[in-house]
Formats: sequence, C-alpha cells, structure tokens
Amino acid sequence: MAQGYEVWGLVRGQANPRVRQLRQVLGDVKLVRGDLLDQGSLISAVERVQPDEVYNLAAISYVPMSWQQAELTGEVTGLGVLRVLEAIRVCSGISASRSPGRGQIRFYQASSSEMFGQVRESPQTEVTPFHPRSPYGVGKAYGHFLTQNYRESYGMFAASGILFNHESPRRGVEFVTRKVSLGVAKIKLGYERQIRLGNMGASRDWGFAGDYVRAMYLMLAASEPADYVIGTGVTHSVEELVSLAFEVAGLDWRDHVVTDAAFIRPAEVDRLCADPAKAREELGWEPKIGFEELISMMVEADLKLLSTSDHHAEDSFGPDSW
Ligand code: GDR
Repeated sequence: MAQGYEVWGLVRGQANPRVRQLRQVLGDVKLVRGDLLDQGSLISAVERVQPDEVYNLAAISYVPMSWQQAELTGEVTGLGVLRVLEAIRVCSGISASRSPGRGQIRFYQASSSEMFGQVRESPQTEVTPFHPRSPYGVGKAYGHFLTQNYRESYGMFAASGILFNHESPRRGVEFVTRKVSLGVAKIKLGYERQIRLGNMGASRDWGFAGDYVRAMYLMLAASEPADYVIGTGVTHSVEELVSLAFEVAGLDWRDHVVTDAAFIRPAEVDRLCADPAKAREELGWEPKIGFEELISMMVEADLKLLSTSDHHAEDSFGPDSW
C-alpha cells in the first residue's frame, strides 16, 4: 500500500457478508481465513502469510454489547489476544529457553482508553491505573497485560496502543459519532425527524482514525516495543458533539434530539482525556485533524452518501441500537 506493505486481513465465518464490503473499500487487501476463537486457525494464518507485522484490531468492540454477551467478549476481546500471541510464538519457535531472533514478527495490540474507565487521574497516561467499567474494558485490560507479559517473558516485540475514541466516515452506525452524523444527514434530507440518544453528559477525547493508524505503524517501526497513549488531549461532551454536528447542517439539535433510557449503560465511563506526551516525544506522533474538522467531515460524508445513492448505511454497518 502507501508504505509499500502487502496487507492481509483475517476474515472469519462462512459467507461473511462483510467480505464484499471490504473488497469494495479495500480491494488491495488480501484475505486469509481464521477466527480468534480457534487457535489452530490462527497458527495456520500466520504460517500462510508469513507476516513481518501483526496488528490485532479484532474485538467485540461495541461496549454495550459486552454486557449482553459478556462471555463471548471475554473470549474474543480478551483470550483472542492470547491466541494471536501464541500463534506468533509457536510459528516463530519462541519459548522460555529460546528467544526471538532477528527479523521477528512484530505484534501490535489495540488496547483501549476504556481500560481507564472510572479514571483515577486526568489526563490519562501509560501509567494511570485501570478501573474498567464494562466486560469490554475488562477484556481489553487482560489483553493489555498479556501483551506486556509476552514482551517481558519471551522478549517478543509486542507493543500496545492505548487508543482513545477514533472516528471517521467509515465508523459503524452503532457508535455515537456516526449515529449522530448519519442522523443529522437523514434529518437534513427529510428522511427522519429525530435522533434518540443515551447519556449526553459523557465526555470523550475523539480523534480521527487515520491519524491513529499512523501511530500504530510508528509503534511497530520503533527500535523498542512499548505502550503508548494515543489521543488528542482535548475532551468534548456528547452534547457538544451533537450541537456541532447539527450546526454543520444548519440545524438546531434541540429540535431533534430525544434522550432514551434504552441507550443508558449499566455502568458509564464519564470522562476520558488522553495525555499523548510519550507518543509525541518518542514517536514524533501528533494528530493532524481536530474535533471540529472531524465532525464536519463525518456529517458532510453522510450528506453526500445519502444524497448520491439509495444506499442504506445501516444495512452495511450493522444495527443502530442494541
Ligand atoms: P465508546 O464509544 O463506548 O466510548 O467506545 P461510543 O461511541 O459507543 O460511546 C461514546 C459515549 O457516548 C455515549 N452515548 C451513546 N453511545 C452510543 N453508542 N449510542 C448512543 O445513543 C449514545 N448516547 C450517548 C456513551 O454512553 C458513551 O459515553 C469506543 C469503541 O470504539 C471502543 O471499542 C473503543 O475501545 C473506545 O471507543 C476507545
């Protein structure tokens, strides 16, 4: 791709409908079968692809779903990390008595700001203690510690990016930024009149996914593996997000937004804010796109999507409620 990589994606299941979407968006990505619940399939995938780098971005990633399917979340979001690390370890012949050689497979784990949960300090750094508030956050904390542990136990090049919320027009419609940008576009074009939301008081450090993927790449290009907080350092409430998104379309959110208890979580993460100083100093990473630009980009992309086709975004990206 742009960096000269040959990129492989892991796909699971039989007749997975997302494969067609993936082909449309990312035609250059080669596909290999495998499942985070199936250790042997991951070993086969690593043997087949012979990767230089492995990025584990797979998870049950929608936080509310992790209460409904807590065990599955533990298996995929938590133990899935163990299975990927084991596949790399076994295929590379690494053991307690045999360290990785030169040119070893480099591993990136997608850790999450949800691990901080009920925050102990603000902004959050790589050493802020964890207090996850959902089965998802608990699963991510397991994967994070395991990545550190394989680095320390076996000397593997295993790095963990503690990424705060990262968004783009490709975001699934179940997440709040896209739910709002798509909802605004539907209201503007006269398809709908309301958006139903949960906790408008929650605050997040929202950044642009493209900037964050660059950070992942830089982590694996570094001379030593480490953990890095990736975020913008700027926090906004859901209400501010909503207000801005409606403003981009020339509308007033108060005329269209309704709160709905169905979207309130059993335990909430109230406020997250990153301190990305380590990534800036050690990786030279900085986000290029700020909150206003990001939300404008998403609203404008959805206005364009809905006005140029009869495309039903929900059908492509999953349900819009849980
Ligand atoms: P989050 O993202 O849980 O932070 O995890 P999400 O966009 O789902 O929620 C952000 C905040 O908005 C509040 N909220 C709503 N959220 C949704 N989805 N729908 C609503 O209607 C709504 N109303 C208010 C939520 O309560 C929450 O406080 C994301 C995911 O991508 C994770 O996988 C990732 O690890 C973290 O970001 C970093």
